[in-house]
Amino acid sequence: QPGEITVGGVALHNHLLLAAGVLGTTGASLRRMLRLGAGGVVTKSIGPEPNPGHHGPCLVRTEGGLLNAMGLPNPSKEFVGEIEPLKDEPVVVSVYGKDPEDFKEVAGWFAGTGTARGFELNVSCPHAAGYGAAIGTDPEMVLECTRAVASHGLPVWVKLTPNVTDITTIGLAAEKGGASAIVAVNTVRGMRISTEMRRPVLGYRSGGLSGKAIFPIAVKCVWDLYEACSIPIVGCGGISTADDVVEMMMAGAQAVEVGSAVIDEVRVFEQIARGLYAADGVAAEEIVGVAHRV
Ligand code: RRO
Repeated sequence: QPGEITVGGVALHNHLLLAAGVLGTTGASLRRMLRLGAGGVVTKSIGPEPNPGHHGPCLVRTEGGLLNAMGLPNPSKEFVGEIEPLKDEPVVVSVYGKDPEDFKEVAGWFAGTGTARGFELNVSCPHAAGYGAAIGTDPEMVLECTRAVASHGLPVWVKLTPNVTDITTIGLAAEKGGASAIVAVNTVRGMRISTEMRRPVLGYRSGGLSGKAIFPIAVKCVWDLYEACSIPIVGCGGISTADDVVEMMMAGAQAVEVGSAVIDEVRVFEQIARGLYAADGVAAEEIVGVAHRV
């Protein structure tokens, strides 16, 4: 296993991060994931006001993955105290808002107390009216939100939605706004209907699909972003094995985030690391983008 590595300005214990949203709601669960082998952790997205989230059901299993419409539940500013004990750990704070001022304000709570090593801008939730994808599909908004948070002087990662025709336009806007890395991707818009109940299974009706089913979508997004952009890319979407990580790196990712797979197997970071660092450590810099060169 490698020592400290740096990706997009953030020092990590290895190339495997806990993805935003999954087990990222308390300081204790984030610490547990680090103990279980995550090289870094991303928090549940934090916004300008406390939010109870959508009505249930909020999370259902479906073929090849999970469908969620949690609805950005979070305690807002109170979360600063939650991660205060993790000051020395590689914690990336995911933030959301409706405009650049919101993003800047929320990031400022954490920047001021030294509890964040960097920020991940959530401009990509597929089922949050006025937030999320409403911003992440507009290049100008992505640029302005990125610029606003970058003014705090900490690394800014921008997490993109795959629910666009051309993801590279959005990636380039993040880069222009001063992002240190791009995270690709958030969940894919999806929906299931119960034929028995004759109604959508999610309380919010539609939601975001994650897990194995979206892995090929994520690989293609990372591939396209690697060709278009100059900043590092963090791959996310359906990763559950060491081979998935290598494939993501061949597409162009310098590191990866793992979310849904953690729900099925809490020891997934150790399992992936065992495969990835089997010999004398993955030489990520030799793998990244290799498939582009053949
Ligand atoms: O909370 C959610 O419902 C949620 C968020 Br913020 C997100 O970014 N992506 C997602 O699938 N769900």
